[in-house]
Amino acid sequence: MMAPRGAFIVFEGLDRSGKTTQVQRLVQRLEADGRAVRLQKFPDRTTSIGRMIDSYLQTKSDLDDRAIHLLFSANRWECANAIERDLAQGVTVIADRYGFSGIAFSAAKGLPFSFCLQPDTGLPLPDSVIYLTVNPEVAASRAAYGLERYETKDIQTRVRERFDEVANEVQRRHGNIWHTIDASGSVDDVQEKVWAAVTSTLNADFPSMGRLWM
Ligand code: FDM
Repeated sequence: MMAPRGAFIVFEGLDRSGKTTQVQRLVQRLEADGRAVRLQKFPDRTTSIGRMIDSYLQTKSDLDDRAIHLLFSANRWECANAIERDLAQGVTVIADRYGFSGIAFSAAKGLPFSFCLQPDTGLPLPDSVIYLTVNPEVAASRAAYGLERYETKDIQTRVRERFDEVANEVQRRHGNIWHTIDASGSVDDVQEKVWAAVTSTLNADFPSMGRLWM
């Protein structure tokens, strides 16, 4: 009998939502549980496309809004085969950001929603998207924003609005795979909510892998 495929779980979130900490904790917890897990960060800054994105995010270079959008998508496509291969071999793949950030950030800059979706069409569809939000007051009380492009209050406010539209579109096209988790509590409290969402996905009978926006 073939081994069951791994689950594909994507994390999205606003700045200062504690996403990276939660993802790291989750990976450790799944490993301690005896699962094969791989963490995939997007953007993956280690590839040649990723290095162009890194330079853009650090404002060392400038690019047209559409050009950088397509590079972010190309960065996912160059990792897509490895994700599919791992899933087929029973590895759980956790992505720290994916195409939903791509849409939310580019649409926040004013690019049309339909343009933003298009280049990701056909990418591996996650079994579950865990979206960590914090309300603006809690965000303000956490550590200061960093120095990268997009790390300003104004941009984050617009990105938050766009994420709501992305969530609606996911629901419309792919059903109930989107879980919004309020990340305003302590790291432990949030981890318990994340764990509940993840285990409900892992324990479900997930279908053969779908394709994003198809
Ligand atoms: N980002 C990330 C995008 O604008 N588009 C994308 O497709 C993706 C995956 O890049 F500001 C933005 C979101 C964030 C930055 O930051 C990457 P982190 O800190 O490496 O997650």
